[in-house]
Parts: sequence; C-alpha cells; structure tokens
Amino acid sequence: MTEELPEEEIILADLSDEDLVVQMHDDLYDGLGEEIVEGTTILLERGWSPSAVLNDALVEGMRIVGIDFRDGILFVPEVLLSANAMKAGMEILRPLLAETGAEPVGKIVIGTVKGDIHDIGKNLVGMMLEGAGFEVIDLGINTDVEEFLGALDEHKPDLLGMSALLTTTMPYMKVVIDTLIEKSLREEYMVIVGGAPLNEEFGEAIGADAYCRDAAVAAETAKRLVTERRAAEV
Ligand code: B1M
Repeated sequence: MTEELPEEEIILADLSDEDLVVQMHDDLYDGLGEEIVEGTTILLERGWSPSAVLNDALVEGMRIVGIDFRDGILFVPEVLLSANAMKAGMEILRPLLAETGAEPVGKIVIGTVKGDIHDIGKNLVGMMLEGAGFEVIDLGINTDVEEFLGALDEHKPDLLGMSALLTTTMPYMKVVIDTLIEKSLREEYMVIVGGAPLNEEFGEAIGADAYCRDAAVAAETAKRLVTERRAAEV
C-alpha cells in the first residue's frame, strides 16, 4: 500500500515576486479568494503599484481563465469562483486606485447592458474613472434602456458608459443610443462603450463617441471628452 504524501503548503509570503504572481494566477484559476487577497496585500506591501498588481497578477490571471473557459476546460461554476476571487482582490485595490485629491472632473453613469451579467471589466472601468476624478453611478449588470434613461434623467451626468462582453449583447448598445436619438437626448450625453468583443469600427457604427479598449483608455477618453466639451462651451 502506498502512503499518500501530505501536500506541501505554500507560504505566499516566502515566494519571490515572480513566483508569487504565478501562484496568484493558479489561485485565481482555482477560485481561491483568500489567497488572492493575501497575495494582493503582499505585493502592495512590497511596493508594487496598485495598477501593476491589477494588471500583472489579476487581469493576466483572468486572461488565462478565459482561454480555458473558451476551450471547454473550465465551466461556468468554476469561472464564477475565479471571478469572485478576482473581485476580492479588486476590493483591496479599489480605494488605492480611486485615491485622488483632485476636484471631480465630471460624472458618468455606467452599466453592463441587458442580457449580460459580466461585470469585472465594467467594475474596473468604474474604479479607473473614480481614480481619474469622476463621480461614477454604477447601474450594475443586465441594464435595460429604461434603467439607463432613468439614471441619466436622475443624475444628469456628462457621460454614459456601456459595457458588453457577449457578441449577442453588444447590439443592445445601439438600442440605447437609438433611443437617446429618438428622445432628442443624444446631444446631452457623451457615450463611451467597451468590452472584449467590441472594436473601434463597432463603436463608430452604433454612433458612440468613443470605443475604449481598456479601463485606462476609458478614463483617459472620458477626461478628454469632458475637457473638449467644456472648451467648446466657452
Ligand atoms: Co463569460 N464569456 N459567459 N462568464 N466570460 C466570456 C466573455 C467569453 C469570451 C468566454 C470564452 O468563450 N472565451 C464568452 C463570450 C463569447 C462571445 O460572445 N464572443 C463567454 C460566454 C460564452 C459566457 C456564457 C454565455 C457561458 C454560458 O453560460 N455557457 C455566460 C453568459 C452569461 C451572461 O452574461 N448572460 C457567461 C458567464 C460568465 C460567468 C458568470 C461565469 C463569468 C462572469 C462573472 C462576472 O463578471 N461577475 C464569466 C467570465 C468571468 C468570463 C471571462 C472568462 C472573463 C471576463 C472578464 O472578467 N475578464 C470571459 C473570457 C474573456 O474575456 N477572456 C468570458 C477580465 C476583465 C478585466 O476584462 O471584461 O474584457 P474585460 O474588460 C476589459 C475591457 O474589455 C474593457 O476594459 C476592461 C478592463 O481593462 N471594458 C470596457 C469592459 N467594459 C468596458 C466599458 C467601457 C470601456 C472599457 O466603457 C464604458
């Protein structure tokens, strides 16, 4: 009879930065939220910037999860655990990314469109926008045109931001923009869109003001659009 060897416990704090990042990719893959929180904290304590932890440890880990999800190696329940682990890490980074002494530069209403429940990218965009000095009103996931219109009316933001991760839900962005046009509201708000299946061409085709490939670009673009509009109003 063979004796089972006990699994060697990995002490995250003992790992080099490089090994810790690789271990965090594995932990994200395995949906281990506590380990992701610990790894995130360790990297920050070692002087990593919040955006480096976000991109190298969390976003890269999720990219790996996405490949195996696409290839049928991982399934929805497992990916949900990974998503929750990622969110646990993001919660630690949120206040750090949002730290800004600056005056609010503008207001944005954002949401993931109807039929779509992916919110990690949208949450990241919200964090980066907060970090860039925006007040962010986040409508969450599965947001229909009435909810978008209601929030625009209530909050009177400078911008509307929509996120979609599915090829089947991205056309809904056009439904929202067309409704704004129908109600003669399109000129009131600048519209930015983003999400993995979108591209520049799609953004133009649906009549958005800008397509943003990632959260950092979303923050830069939102700032630029607000500055340009304010300058044009003077
Ligand atoms: Co989903 N899923 N999923 N999923 N999922 C994708 C998107 C998919 C590409 C996986 C794959 O096949 N490789 C595929 C879509 C295929 C397609 O349509 N082309 C897919 C599928 C098919 C599905 C289901 C249909 C699976 C099923 O049920 N059989 C189902 C649909 C549910 C629904 O929405 N109705 C589903 C479900 C899920 C989970 C619930 C398990 C989970 C979501 C959990 C959550 O979000 N709370 C999930 C996940 C996690 C993914 C992957 C693996 C990761 C997405 C993610 O969070 N990425 C994804 C594979 C992938 O994208 N590689 C996949 C990390 C995030 C930081 O990146 O979201 O791209 P991303 O955001 C980026 C940019 O896109 C951009 O900035 C962000 C940060 O830089 N961005 C914006 C995003 N929004 C923006 C808005 C902006 C500006 C920039 O302005 C407003």
